[in-house]
Amino acid sequence: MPPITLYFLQASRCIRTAWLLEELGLEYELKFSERENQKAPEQFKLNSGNPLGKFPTLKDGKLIITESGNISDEPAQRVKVRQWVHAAEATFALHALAILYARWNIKDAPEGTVEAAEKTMSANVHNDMSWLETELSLSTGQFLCGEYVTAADIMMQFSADFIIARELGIKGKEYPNTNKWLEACKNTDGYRRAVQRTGHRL
Ligand SMILES: N[C@@H](CCC(=O)N[C@@H](CS)C(=O)NCC(=O)O)C(=O)O
Repeated sequence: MPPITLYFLQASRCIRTAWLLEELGLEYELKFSERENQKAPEQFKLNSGNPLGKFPTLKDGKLIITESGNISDEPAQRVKVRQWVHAAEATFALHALAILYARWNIKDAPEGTVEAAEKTMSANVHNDMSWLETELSLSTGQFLCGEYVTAADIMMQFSADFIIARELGIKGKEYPNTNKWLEACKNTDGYRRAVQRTGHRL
């Protein structure tokens, strides 16, 4: 029995952790759950042992580890990689999820309210995505920090993929460098294995 257990919620940041484990070649037990009404099922939250009830949750023996950025962090991390690890959550996901939550939660408001909110909040997401486009054009390889996959790709791939798949603040915009890099990420053996094993989809 492998000592590591990954609690994986469908259509979520959990793909980051599955990909990381595959890249590192670590054995792990997979506990998978579909969403119920967009949320994680209560029993799945209880089983994970994560008091916050959010995923990914990793168990290593008795230790419960959360926050996908924390899980993917490595010792002696280069500053550039660390920048993307944080930007994936604190910038890209933050700005994009504001739009998603407006779509989900603003109800009974006058017609056009959500659209107006989304239009205003789109400026942030487009700014973020333009930054990603520029940085990718400056990379010396096909990944964010050069020739090899790093935690930067593992964290940023889900954020960018999710923004594009859900059209969060990017309607009518094109991001060719991002699309090319997303393809490169999805073509890595580790990512393929993670998707094959977990059934991840958006
Ligand atoms: N900052 C956390 C975010 C964790 C998080 O919010 N996960 C979402 C899925 S992407 C979740 O578990 N949602 C289930 C729910 O709210 O029921 C991380 O990077 O791990």
